[in-house]
Amino acid sequence: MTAPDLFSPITFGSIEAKNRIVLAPLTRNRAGAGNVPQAIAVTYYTQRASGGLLITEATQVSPEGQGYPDTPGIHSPEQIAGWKKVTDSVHAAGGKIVLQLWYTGRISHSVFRGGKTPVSASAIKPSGHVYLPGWTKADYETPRALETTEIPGIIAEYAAGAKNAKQAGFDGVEIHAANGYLIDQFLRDSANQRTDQYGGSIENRVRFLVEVTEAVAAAWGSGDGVGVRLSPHNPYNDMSDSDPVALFTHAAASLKRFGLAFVHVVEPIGTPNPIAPAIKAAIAAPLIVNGGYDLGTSQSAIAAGETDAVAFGKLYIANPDLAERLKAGGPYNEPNPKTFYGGGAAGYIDYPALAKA
Ligand code: 8OZ
Repeated sequence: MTAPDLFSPITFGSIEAKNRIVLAPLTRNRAGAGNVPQAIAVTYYTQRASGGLLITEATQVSPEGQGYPDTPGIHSPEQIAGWKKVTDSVHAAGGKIVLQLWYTGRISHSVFRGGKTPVSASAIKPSGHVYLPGWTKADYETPRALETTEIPGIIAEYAAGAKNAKQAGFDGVEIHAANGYLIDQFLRDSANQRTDQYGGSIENRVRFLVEVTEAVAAAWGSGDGVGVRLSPHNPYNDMSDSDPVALFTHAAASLKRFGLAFVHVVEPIGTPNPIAPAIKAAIAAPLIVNGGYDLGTSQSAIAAGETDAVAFGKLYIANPDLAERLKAGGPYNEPNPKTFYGGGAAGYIDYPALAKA
């Protein structure tokens, strides 16, 4: 048997992927009225179906989970119907697609939440600013710490999102536990100063992630359609932790019993003291890494056994046929950051594929 490379098939739990090229979850802010995915989203995902696994943009599990303009949801019948068009079309094109389940927590604003203050692990306001509907900039508000008794209700929203994703025809779901959103706000101690069973020790800070995963796996039917995304070192959204190695290896070990489809780690190339390999060992699930990889660095990471698959963000935005281009060794279209967030078809579905020779 030859050693696997980026183009070898892989099994993520119950998901058979034809190669190890993954579309990273990418917020594009192009949902329509009611935060329903539009026809251009069907085109966008379908254009990218030659990758082994597509992970959707972060998708709020409830109206209160939103924190950015025009992001899609997975809590209304209209949203489920909109996503069903995406999954049907991706499947017809031979692709596999999972939905990313999202609750933004303190990275939100009361304007998104019917006037209600954002919630978090603790009442700690993040630095930075939020974009309100219409893209006006505002400061973050100081969030309200969730009462212990409110936590089961939020967990139930993640589970409902997973059930709705199944109804919408997805091959699985990815729990967004990265980048400073609600689950990460419980994990890392810069945002969590709770004194109940969800704060303090590493075991306690991991509890919310474990309970969400348990509920999502039960809602999906088993853990083999469920992945988790973690970002141990990412400072984005004003996040840090006093001991990320201990925290995230414990988190991974706590998730092992669910038999997850994959673990997805945001750990850019060159991260000092990378812990993705320790996470993979502790969780015993296939590893997807994300952060600045190209063909050469992906191939060497897979050959060295450092990862099983690689997710591409900016490169995949600009190259719908990224799998074919990687196989051919390029060339690649350049991504245009001006059209990453918001707008319509331009910069979304108009990047050309390689001309077929
Ligand atoms: C960029 C802009 C808005 C949201 C993340 C969901 O960082 C995001 C996000 C990224 O995970």
